[in-house]
Amino acid sequence: MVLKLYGMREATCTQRVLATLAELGVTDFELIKINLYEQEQKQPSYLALQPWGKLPLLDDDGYLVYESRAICKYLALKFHEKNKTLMPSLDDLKAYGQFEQACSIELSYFEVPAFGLWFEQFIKPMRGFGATDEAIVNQHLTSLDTNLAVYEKILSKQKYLAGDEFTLADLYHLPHGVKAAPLKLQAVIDKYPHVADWFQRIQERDSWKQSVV
Ligand SMILES: N[C@@H](CCC(=O)N[C@@H](CS)C(=O)NCC(=O)O)C(=O)O
Repeated sequence: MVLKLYGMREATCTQRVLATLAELGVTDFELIKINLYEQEQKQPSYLALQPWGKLPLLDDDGYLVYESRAICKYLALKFHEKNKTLMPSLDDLKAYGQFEQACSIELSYFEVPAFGLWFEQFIKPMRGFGATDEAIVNQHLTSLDTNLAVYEKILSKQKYLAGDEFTLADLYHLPHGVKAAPLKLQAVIDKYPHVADWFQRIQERDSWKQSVV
């Protein structure tokens, strides 16, 4: 049965999964639109599938998995033959260790301040949740500056965050990194030449260009 992806093309976490499908060359899937603006993610029929009421959700012939990063890893393992470097297999334990380390770096040191910059400066005023709090924006910028200085050390020795191959750990940065870039993130990135080069290279991948609207 064809894979079903519940999500919305405009939604960042759905884009993370769409970019992964594109990296894997998987085109045989159905995108079932759940409209966030209509709060469809909170409808009982959707909550029965995804109890947190969030996008995206993957249905693989009745097997359900949610959390965008978990979906991406599931897909990378399911279609491992199509792209063996997107996520190293357990057969290469050291590459796998570096990969998990890089995934944890993204979630621990990038996601929160990058998403926070976008939320504080764009989502909050746009959705009527209140005015941008400049103190919070500055906290996120300080945190990104500290953390990207460490990225710079890592990326001065290797092409990507988990080694010399592009992996899901790099891809995970794209949705919120690209949203936050024009909202003061790019200025921080530009202080670190290896980070700036890496961020440019990962955005230029066809998989990403196909996945954003
Ligand atoms: N950690 C989750 C976050 C999911 C998430 O927050 N999705 C957003 C769309 S990008 C959503 O569904 N927001 C609607 C809501 O929270 O009601 C993931 O990576 O899948």
